[in-house]
Amino acid sequence: MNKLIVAVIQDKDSMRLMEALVEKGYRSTKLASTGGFLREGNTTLLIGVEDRQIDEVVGIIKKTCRSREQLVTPISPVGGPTDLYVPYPVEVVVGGATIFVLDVDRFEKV
Ligand code: 2BA
Repeated sequence: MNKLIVAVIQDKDSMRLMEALVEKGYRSTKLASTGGFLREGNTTLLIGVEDRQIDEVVGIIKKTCRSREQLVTPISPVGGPTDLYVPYPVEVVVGGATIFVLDVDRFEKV
């Protein structure tokens, strides 16, 4: 086990992705996380793999996780003339998945 894949995905995709990973024999750990921009819940999966398995796992993530448009309503500016401020929703495209692949120095199960 010499790589750790850290994948930030949307909650809606997490069950399907974990099922797809188990089906192919991969182990994962699900963490409840919060996006810094939307301040909403998302899911972070930790997946320990070997080098040669990275492409397959990234492929499974790509197949399982969809990107979606989400409306964000900005809060009114602090100290501004709030009676003149008309907040309108802005659309952002969230995920697929944000994937980091890290080297693992040491892996042990005790
Ligand atoms: P959030 O930070 O809540 O961001 C949700 C979506 O909002 C982003 O989708 C992007 O479309 C938009 N967004 C984020 N920051 C923005 C900004 N400064 N200006 C304009 N739009 C912005 P994704 O890029 O697909 O990211 C989905 C989630 O993945 C993020 O949720 C965050 O939890 C994680 N993530 C993305 N990039 C990351 C990074 N470089 N490091 C750590 N986590 C990251």
